[in-house]
Amino acid sequence: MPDPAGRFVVGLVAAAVLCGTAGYGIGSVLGEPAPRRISLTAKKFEFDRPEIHVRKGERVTFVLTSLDFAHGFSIPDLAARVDLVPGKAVELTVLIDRAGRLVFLCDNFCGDDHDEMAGTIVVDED
Ligand SMILES: [Cu+2]
Repeated sequence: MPDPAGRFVVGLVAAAVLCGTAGYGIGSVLGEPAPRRISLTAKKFEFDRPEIHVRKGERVTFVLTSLDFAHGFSIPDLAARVDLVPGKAVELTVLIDRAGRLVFLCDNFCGDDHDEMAGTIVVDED
């Protein structure tokens, strides 16, 4: 007699092996590498990483946390932004489609030194 529970476990293991291959995630099924995940923490008036290095052509998921305020996270050159939620991680996935230096900044006014709350994404050609 077939064992449905056993088949389910075999299926799960197979899926886990496929998804774990070479560091690629679910996207590997579609031939795309999973985005690289980069964590950033915001608090008045700074991000914990003022400079981030990535490669042109990379997809990056920023995993963003705020310790104190509903800061914004914006990359104007990529027309990408998200509102942060204190105490909760929010994600923003972007395709880094150009080399050079991209600014990221808080775009929700958060106090006197709000204008200082920015950093740089350094994008290498390859
Ligand atoms: Cu701000």
